[in-house]
Amino acid sequence: MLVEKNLSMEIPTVWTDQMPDLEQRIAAKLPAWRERVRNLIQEHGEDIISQVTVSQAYGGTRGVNAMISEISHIDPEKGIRLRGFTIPEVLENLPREKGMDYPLVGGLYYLLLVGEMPTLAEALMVEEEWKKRRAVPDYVFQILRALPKDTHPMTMFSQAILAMQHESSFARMYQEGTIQKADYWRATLEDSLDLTAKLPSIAAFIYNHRYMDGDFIEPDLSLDWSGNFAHMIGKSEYSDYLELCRLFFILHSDHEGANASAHASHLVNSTLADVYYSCSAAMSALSGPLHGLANQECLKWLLNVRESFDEFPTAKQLETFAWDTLNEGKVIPGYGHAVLRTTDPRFTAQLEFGEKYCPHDEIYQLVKLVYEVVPGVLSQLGKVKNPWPNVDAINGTLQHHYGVRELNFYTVLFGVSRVLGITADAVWSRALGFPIERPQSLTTEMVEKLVLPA
Ligand code: CMX
Repeated sequence: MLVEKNLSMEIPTVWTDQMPDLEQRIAAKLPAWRERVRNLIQEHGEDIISQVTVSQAYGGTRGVNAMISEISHIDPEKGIRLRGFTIPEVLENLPREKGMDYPLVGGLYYLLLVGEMPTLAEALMVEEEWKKRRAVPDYVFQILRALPKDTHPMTMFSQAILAMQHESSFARMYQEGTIQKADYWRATLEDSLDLTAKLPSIAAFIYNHRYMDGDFIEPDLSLDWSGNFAHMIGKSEYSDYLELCRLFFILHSDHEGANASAHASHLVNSTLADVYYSCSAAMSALSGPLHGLANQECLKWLLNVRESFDEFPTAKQLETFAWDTLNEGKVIPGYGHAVLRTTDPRFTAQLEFGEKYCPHDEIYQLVKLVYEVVPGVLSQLGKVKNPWPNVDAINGTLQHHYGVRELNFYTVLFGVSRVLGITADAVWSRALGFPIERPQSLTTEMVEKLVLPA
């Protein structure tokens, strides 16, 4: 069995001298982890952990336990757990520097990659790595400038990531034959640090070029990774916006390995295409209206509610508006979830942010009123499994408050954050030697033969 074979790979000593700390921390975890997985496969390889019904095969394989990601999982009652930690635990325990309200995203990346809550020094170690690797090759900006200016920002973002494939250490070493299978994860880590280091600059360039008639703003090396994004889109005068960036990039970093963008990356990376290819594929998946675009739909709906009334609406008026939306055959964006069965803690964390930093913002107040009214309306429909808000019910509102009002840019912000989770997954997938993904497809005729009486 392929996975088993790869798990028995020894860690060669050839890399030891040049290992950065982060790499050592992951390497230290691998022997026991590989052993754990090897034992599972050896002793329980034939045990059944899921079954697939006809409806599931036709229905997007929902609810089928069919792949492994070590980075996060969704607990229906507690929400996402990043490396086992709930969102409140992540926000409470991740380190921050003096004067910061929200944690360093470098610490979050350490947590996703290593699987342990970092110290401040460890969080800063990642931030330093990012600073060293932050320079974006100029050809990336030239490619973005060459595109029609009204190109969708997600197309620009995905293109920029793909263009940088030229820089991949993994691809180069693989082509040269200078890397052993047991080291694939190290080159994947190298690529992941290189790629993630550049994302704030790329996203900021797209924002400035696409909407501001500006271009590149040099990063401020005294700022952290998230703070620099705020600086490079010209928002650093709002210290609160820096805090929002930290919160936003933490909250959106991963949401289990099988959602469309994470799974797209996992699949492409399983072919040994490097993380530039796999993250570009993931960003293409994220650009779909059923996935990453929901946040802009939600803000649109909220703005539409507000514009429909001369005065701030009452609960009764809002209830009528919500029913009108449903009666037009539309969904209430930002509400419901395929797995969650409670208020998304990522929503709650942002609600707390709003309460602290912008309690008087009208749209924020509308978010709170919608939270009071809409779950009751959706419950009356009788078919909605989760009438509670998800992360998208508020994230656009907070961006809107700080003047980031270009709605089709919001998915890029989501993408910057999501690449953290999917690259961490790629590192671990290569470390555990996961083989190329290859489920099996059936024709309708084959399904009929399987289930209809002969
Ligand atoms: N408004 C109206 N109807 C809703 C609804 C909502 N917010 N949420 C679910 N429903 C409906 C579904 O459309 C479905 O109706 P049909 O049986 O007529 O098709 C029924 O309730 C049952 O759906 P479900 O099992 O509760 O939810 P699903 O797993 O099928 O879908 C989701 C989940 C998120 C796509 C859905 O709740 C939805 O469309 N929400 C609004 C859009 C949104 O907020 N998307 C962001 C998701 C964020 C994320 O995934 O992280």
